[in-house]
Amino acid sequence: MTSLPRLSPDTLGRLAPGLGAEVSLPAEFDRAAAPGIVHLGIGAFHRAHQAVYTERAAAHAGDERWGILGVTQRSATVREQLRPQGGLYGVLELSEGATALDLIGSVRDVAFPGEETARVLSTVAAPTTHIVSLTVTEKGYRRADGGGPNLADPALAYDLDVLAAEIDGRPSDDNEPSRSASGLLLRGLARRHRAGGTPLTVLVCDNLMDNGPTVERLVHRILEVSPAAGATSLLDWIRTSVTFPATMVDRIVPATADAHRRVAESVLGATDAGLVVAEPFTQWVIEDRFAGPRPAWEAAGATLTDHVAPYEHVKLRILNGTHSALAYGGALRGYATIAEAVADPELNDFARALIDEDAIPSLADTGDIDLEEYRESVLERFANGAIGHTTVQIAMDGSQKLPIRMLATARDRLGSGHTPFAIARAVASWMLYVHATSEGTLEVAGRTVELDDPAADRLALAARGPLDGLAARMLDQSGVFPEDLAENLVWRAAVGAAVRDLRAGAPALAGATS
Ligand code: CS2
Repeated sequence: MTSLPRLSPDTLGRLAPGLGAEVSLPAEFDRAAAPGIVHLGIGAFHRAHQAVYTERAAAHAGDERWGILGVTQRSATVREQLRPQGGLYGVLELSEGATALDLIGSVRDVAFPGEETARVLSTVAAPTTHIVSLTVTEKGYRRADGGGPNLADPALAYDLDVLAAEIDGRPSDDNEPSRSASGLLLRGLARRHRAGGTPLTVLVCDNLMDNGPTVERLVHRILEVSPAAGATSLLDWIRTSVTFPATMVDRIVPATADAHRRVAESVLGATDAGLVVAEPFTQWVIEDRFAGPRPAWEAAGATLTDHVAPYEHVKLRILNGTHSALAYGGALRGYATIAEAVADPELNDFARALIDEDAIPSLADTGDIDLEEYRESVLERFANGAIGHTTVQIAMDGSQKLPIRMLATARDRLGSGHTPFAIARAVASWMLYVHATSEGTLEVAGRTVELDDPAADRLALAARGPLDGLAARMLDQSGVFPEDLAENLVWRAAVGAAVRDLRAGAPALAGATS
């Protein structure tokens, strides 16, 4: 067996003659040029979304400024995957019957803050950097219920001390990593302010409601409680020179599996440790509120607008709400993937009911988005069996996702005098999922599923025990439901009834600990 070369700028030239028609090559750029973008949280999503738009926009405009310095979160894995490849990697686009591979070169290097925090800070501070973008997931921001900073979080408390030292110009050890993404972002902002304060855009690309402005408020609140003498002056600079546009990001990006790597190798004739996988669909809507220059992302298909909210509400409530509902409902029925779940006639009806009866009626002011068409396109995307997006991956972090994807819908429906039966059923599926995973009784595709959630301990405490009373315990003790919802009797009754109903349809569960 001949061993394959590894993808890199050096091997690229040698591989090119053998490339098939379905491979697109990266644009050629001076890879040593200073990056215009620092991206915090370089996971698969960023590589299959923003980095692709950035590659295409820069190629289109012939603009050399927009290389990305990717920053990992907790581990050095992505650095080890991409640095030996000069940042190059492939996006394997999968749909039934078609495969395409896009080689992307916009990520110029990856830094691991565990060893390279000084480099991250100096790059955020550099005047050649114009954008700091983030995909650190919902939990990465360390927000408390209500949206402010979670000051009881030890990681954030530690970061506040480090931040105060940075603001007041007595940074302790430059390479000492921050413990939260919010901490690292603020420390970078403080460093940039001290370095002369060239305006900057912070571009939040996570599925949060009103994402940019939400993080902007969080940043302000952190500085308001900071004991640093210079906190007010930093805050003033941020208010005048740093913008936080809202964005809506959309592309389904499952975890890369070995089988995907084999496919990419056969197309490319090289190994690619940084390979990511995605569906063909991609969408990015960005509020056009930049503090300085930006890539011509519109040339790559992004929508730059003043009104992101309609797109964002439609996406979070229809796509993400239904995605989570199918993930919990599907996992409880033993389905490994979303495609299998949405092919189940009962779950398909349930997904449609959630969209038609609760999500769509809860949406106000959706501009000219055709909601029926949107529903059909979402369900079609979920049915794409080629990508193998697992129910368990989407089921992760429910305590963070539910309020954004489902509870806002429930609240609006209750507020207008309707009972959100479909959302109640989705929430009941989550409760049963939490119950079964904390009892160790849920098996999907032959594996026992564990509860993966930053609030796992608190959730398990509420969920364990008899199924009778599960809904009430979760509503009262999980910490996920805002008081008005937890105390709403119509909502309580609907969730309680949905748990009983789902349980009756899942004999394995009913046998567990009732
Ligand atoms: C998914 C999303 O993992 C999840 O929770 O619902 O990541 C979803 O695939 C993306 O938001 C699609 O844009």
